[in-house]
Amino acid sequence: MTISTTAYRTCPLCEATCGLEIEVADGKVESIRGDEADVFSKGFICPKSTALKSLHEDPDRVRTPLIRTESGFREASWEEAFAEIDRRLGPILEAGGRNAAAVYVGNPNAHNLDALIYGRVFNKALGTRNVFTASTVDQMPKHVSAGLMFGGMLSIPIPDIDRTDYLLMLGANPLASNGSLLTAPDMRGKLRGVRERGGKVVVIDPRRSRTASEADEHHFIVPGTDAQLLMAIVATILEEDLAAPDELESLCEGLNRLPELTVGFGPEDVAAICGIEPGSIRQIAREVAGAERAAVYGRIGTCTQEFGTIASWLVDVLNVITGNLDHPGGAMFTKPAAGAANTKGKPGSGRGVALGRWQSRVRKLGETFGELPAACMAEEIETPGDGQVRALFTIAGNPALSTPNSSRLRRALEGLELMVSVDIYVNETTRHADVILPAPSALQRSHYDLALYQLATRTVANFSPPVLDPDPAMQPEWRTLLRLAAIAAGQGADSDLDGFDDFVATAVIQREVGDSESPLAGRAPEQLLAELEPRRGPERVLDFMLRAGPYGDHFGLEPGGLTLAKLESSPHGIDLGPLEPRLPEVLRTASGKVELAPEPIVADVERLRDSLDRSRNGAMVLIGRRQLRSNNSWMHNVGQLVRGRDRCTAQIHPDDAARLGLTDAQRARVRSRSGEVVVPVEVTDAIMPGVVSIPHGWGHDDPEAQLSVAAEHAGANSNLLADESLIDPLSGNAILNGIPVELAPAE
Ligand SMILES: Nc1nc2c(c(=O)[nH]1)N[C@H]1C(S)=C(S)[C@@H](COP(=O)(O)OP(=O)(O)OC[C@H]3O[C@@H](n4cnc5c(=O)[nH]c(N)nc54)[C@H](O)[C@@H]3O)O[C@H]1N2
Ligand SMILES: Nc1nc2c(c(=O)[nH]1)N[C@H]1C(S)=C(S)[C@@H](COP(=O)(O)OP(=O)(O)OC[C@H]3O[C@@H](n4cnc5c(=O)[nH]c(N)nc54)[C@H](O)[C@@H]3O)O[C@H]1N2
Ligand code: SF4
Ligand SMILES: [Mo]
Repeated sequence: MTISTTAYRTCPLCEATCGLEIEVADGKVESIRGDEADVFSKGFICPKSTALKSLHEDPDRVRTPLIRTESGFREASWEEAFAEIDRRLGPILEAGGRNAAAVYVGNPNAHNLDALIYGRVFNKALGTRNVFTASTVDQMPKHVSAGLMFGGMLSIPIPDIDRTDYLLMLGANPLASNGSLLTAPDMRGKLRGVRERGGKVVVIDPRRSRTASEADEHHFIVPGTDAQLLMAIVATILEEDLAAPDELESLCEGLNRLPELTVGFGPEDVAAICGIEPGSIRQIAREVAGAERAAVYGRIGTCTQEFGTIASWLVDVLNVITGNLDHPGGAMFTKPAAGAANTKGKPGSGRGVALGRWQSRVRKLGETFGELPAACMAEEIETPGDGQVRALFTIAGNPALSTPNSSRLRRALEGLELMVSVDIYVNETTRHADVILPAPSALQRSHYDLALYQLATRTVANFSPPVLDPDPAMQPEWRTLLRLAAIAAGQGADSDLDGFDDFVATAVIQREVGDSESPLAGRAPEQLLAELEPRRGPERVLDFMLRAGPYGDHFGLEPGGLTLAKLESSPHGIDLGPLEPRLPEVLRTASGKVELAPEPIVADVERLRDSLDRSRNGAMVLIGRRQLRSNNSWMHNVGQLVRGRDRCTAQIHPDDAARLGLTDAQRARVRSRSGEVVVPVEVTDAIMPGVVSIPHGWGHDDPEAQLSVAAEHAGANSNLLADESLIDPLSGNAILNGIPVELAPAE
């Protein structure tokens, strides 16, 4: 007899957190649909969601630990794999100290409860300064600007898209990406909603993206010049006396410095640089200032560029001077149910953020929020001397495709004494590992979006238990991370993990009860720990965070408040309502004010001013793009997502094609300072003249990788072209957009 069940599960594949309804029969997924009753997504899904079944069933997915031998990987038991790591890591740390080990933490960790809680435990146990993550090839500039302005790296105002009348969006394509640093299922519906309310959506992008095509207005911009454009918009608003921060004025420090900072950035001064007419810049300025409720939103296009931090800062300067910060329909701060640093400690002020507390060894680039730029990884491995990286752990990351100058990085990986990867595939990165530790498929673990709910357009809490029974041969990912932490801490490969887990949970509880502002201040940790019985692992910590959080039951003090049990009995999630104003309570700056002119950013404005004297030399510049049926580098082994026309193409404008002697579908050689790739050309007037767009995450032609489907749709790795020497100095973020390249027909 077939037993059919229906499971409800939040999709972990992107930031939109859609609810899925999954039919399971005899331990197999029969179908995946949108959960119409999901309080947030209301049935919306994208084509990637159904890939969860294919990912689970993918024969190439790693199912046992692997140890590298001279003739390739061999399957190993968990005990053997951990013993091997323990045996080899100890001497490296002994000889080179803690910094001789490094860790690279990839994007899927942000969507993985196990990793969000236990990844930190591992990093701490490793005790190295060489912590690298995908954040420095993505959103670090926004963390830096938010940290300096509001006092917390995740205190990022997001457009209150359900209520806004005017949305100015730069460098984002949510119709392909489904939103980023903006958790909101069904962005198409939401953008349509703005327009149906009589509002307006304006998109700034060097490409007429899907989102741009659906907007009321689209302006091409020369890649990497958003900071100059935003300066001119601010300058216009100030000059035309349109600024109306109203009551925000008393909450801000540094408002009076904006006129001096914007000197020389008038629309006429930046027009040629940005490729946008002065009249259009003035019009945008007047409209964003004049709209009843407006929001400015910038995403990856504004971050992965030369002036990423300045651009990210200016986005929120605009939100302030137009009076829209913290207002419904403007740019607001979420107050999530669990895990937010800005709901801890004293409301309204704090210690602010300290940046550059240490430097990378070789290039002397500053630390941001405990990590160093991913663009430094290769040199830290290659360069001999004290503190040279000899052991690398990659946790759900594929830097061999996702970080700049990946050919150099791959060579460097070969020179390591030990490389360990926690990953589900043998791919371009993990194939260099000495030990690969697999992880369960998403359907076999529980889920709660601890990170992404911090940036959601409504306050939502939704917990999903595992959809499928665990595979007895697999370790839960949190136990793997905890085991690695124990090994890194010198406790050996077979120490007591349950005891360690109790220690982790107790430490979380102690931190909370030691916070005098916490509703649990002074409570006895042992008693709270006992109340979490019989939960263990991430679910125990999550239950605690929910109960201690702003909507929690505070262990009896708030009867009816949130608990994990309550979420377990609400399979479609709990909607805690629309965003509410949070100023000044959300702030953790030392001044207790919004810092509109933070010193490090002010100091960088000169560099931006110098850029105004640069003339364009006519060279083509490279940008990336995202595709709906893709997810960075790691879902190209799913047949249904890669079928059809070759998607890894170089898009160029017809005028450039004619000038360069290239025709549609012809193969072009694209060359930069760091490398070259050969890709088919796609001639389209959807891209700005002078710009070429190649999506990242492709290039599955490594013969040692074990990705049978992806290898047949290999494409080219655009990060062979990205230059690891180019970074935004304030954030250490790599410059992935605006890279000078040359194109020619490939013989
Ligand atoms: N040129 C260019 N480069 C870019 C970008 C760009 O726009 N242009 N975008 C950047 C951005 S925004 C990002 S976030 C990075 C992403 O960079 P990375 O995080 O380095 O790369 P991903 O492609 O997300 O690879 C994720 C890895 O995690 C593994 N994985 C998937 N699920 C799990 C799991 O549940 N557990 C474990 N242990 N492993 C898992 C996959 O097999 C894969 O190896 O790329 C960046 N690189
Ligand atoms: N389907 C799908 N969804 C994804 C991902 C994926 O790979 N596939 N990746 C996920 C991840 S890790 C992230 S970080 C998010 C990113 O989410 P988004 O930020 O929405 O990313 P993109 O879709 O790449 O859109 C970036 C846009 O910026 C434009 N752009 C490039 N350079 C510039 C510039 O200098 N200035 C301006 N104004 N625009 C520029 C590009 O043309 C592109 O249209 O998406 C997430 N969602
Ligand atoms: S939009 Fe994102 S969260 Fe929603 S179904 Fe698609 S991949 Fe999953
Ligand atoms: Mo990302």
